Amino acid sequence: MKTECLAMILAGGQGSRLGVLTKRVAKPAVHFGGKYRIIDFPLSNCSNSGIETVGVLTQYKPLELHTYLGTGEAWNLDRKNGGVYILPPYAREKEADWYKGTADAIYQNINFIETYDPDYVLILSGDHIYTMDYSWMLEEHKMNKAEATISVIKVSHKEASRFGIMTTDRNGRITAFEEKPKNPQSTLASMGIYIFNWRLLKRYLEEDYADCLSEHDFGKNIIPKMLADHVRLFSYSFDGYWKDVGTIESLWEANMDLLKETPSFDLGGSWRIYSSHTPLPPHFIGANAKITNSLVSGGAVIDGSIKNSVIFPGVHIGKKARIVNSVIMPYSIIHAGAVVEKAIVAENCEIMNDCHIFSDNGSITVIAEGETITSVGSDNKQVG
Ligand code: ADQ
Ligand code: ADP
Repeated sequence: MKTECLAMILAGGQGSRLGVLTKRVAKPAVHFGGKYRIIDFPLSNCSNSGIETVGVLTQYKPLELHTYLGTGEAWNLDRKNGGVYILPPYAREKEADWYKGTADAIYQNINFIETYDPDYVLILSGDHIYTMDYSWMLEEHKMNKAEATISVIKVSHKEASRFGIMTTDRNGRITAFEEKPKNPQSTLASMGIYIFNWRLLKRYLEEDYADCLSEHDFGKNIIPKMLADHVRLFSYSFDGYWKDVGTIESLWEANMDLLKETPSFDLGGSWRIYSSHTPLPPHFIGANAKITNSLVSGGAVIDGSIKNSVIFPGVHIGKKARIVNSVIMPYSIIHAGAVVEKAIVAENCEIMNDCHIFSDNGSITVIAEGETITSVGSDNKQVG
């Protein structure tokens, strides 16, 4: 059962900033890009990087996520040795408790990790859209004789205070780190993707568990403590597309990024993103339909017009309905004559005839799962 590198995906955050989209499902289970869910990205990256054992740490509204992951077959992660393991907080024998923070979530699964006797543990977030070959990061980790490696990306100065920010020396060794600083001294941001030498991490997790002042968080506690102890901490530079889709704006933007003429991000390349779904018939485009610059998935029936939008499986767009700059999630029905502008419509919604969904101030309107909108011309922000 020995595994060189095991991955743990943190999929338990509440996702409160996604508002009504996470009313019923965990953030990693939120739909994305016409036929995916957010968690497809880290799972596919693991599969494509040759990482065969993946633990998924769930906690908040995990039901749909559990059903979706199933045996892991969709991501080619259902092998006899290894595979996808769902690790909810209540599954352990003794002292079962909610995961208090990201480090505590890993601490509580030490027994699971030890079963695989890994040399390295790769820690990932369940809410990032990107493609990345983790095996390159592991190579660099070994070459640097690092004890911990953090994947980093340049962000704008404006955004920097949302991230863990660091400075490095010319060899890429981390010399300073601050979690979400008010006045960021650099724009080199942690992507929340870590490789640790397991023996060392285990020791730090045990110490951190015993520290009642700690918030048990990687960015706030574990990384600063390692740095203070002069652990060999290195950065791994990533310069591809990467987006933390933890907010409505970033989720909408990441969907819109797929529609650019030269997408910043290629879903059709050799780095496949796998997902699990019910087989559906091809989408149907009616005689008066007009579709420009959009993604349309299987089982959709389009009789109206669609511009700059992402249409998920099973969506119906009625006659003379108009969809602009929007994301319409599975099985929602937009009836004849309705107009949807700059909105995210969650799954199984109905927008009745001639309703107009928009926002006066240009912000993104979100319609919660299962809602029926009947009023004409209203500003339906965060209905639900
Ligand atoms: P944040 O994005 O604020 O910062 P955090 O809220 O700690 O990250 O969540 C990280 C991941 O863990 C998310 O996928 C979340 O869903 C999950 N998670 C949170 N709490 C959990 C729990 N108790 N149990 C299980 N899973 C949990 C982090 C780093 C920053 C870095 C950004 C990059 O701390 O340094 O810059 O990620 O996005
Ligand atoms: P957001 O910042 O959008 O709310 P996160 O995923 O970053 O989303 O999680 C927010 C916070 O909620 C985190 O600090 C996390 O520890 C906490 N949290 C995670 N799971 C739960 C839970 N089951 N109940 C309450 N809080 C939780």
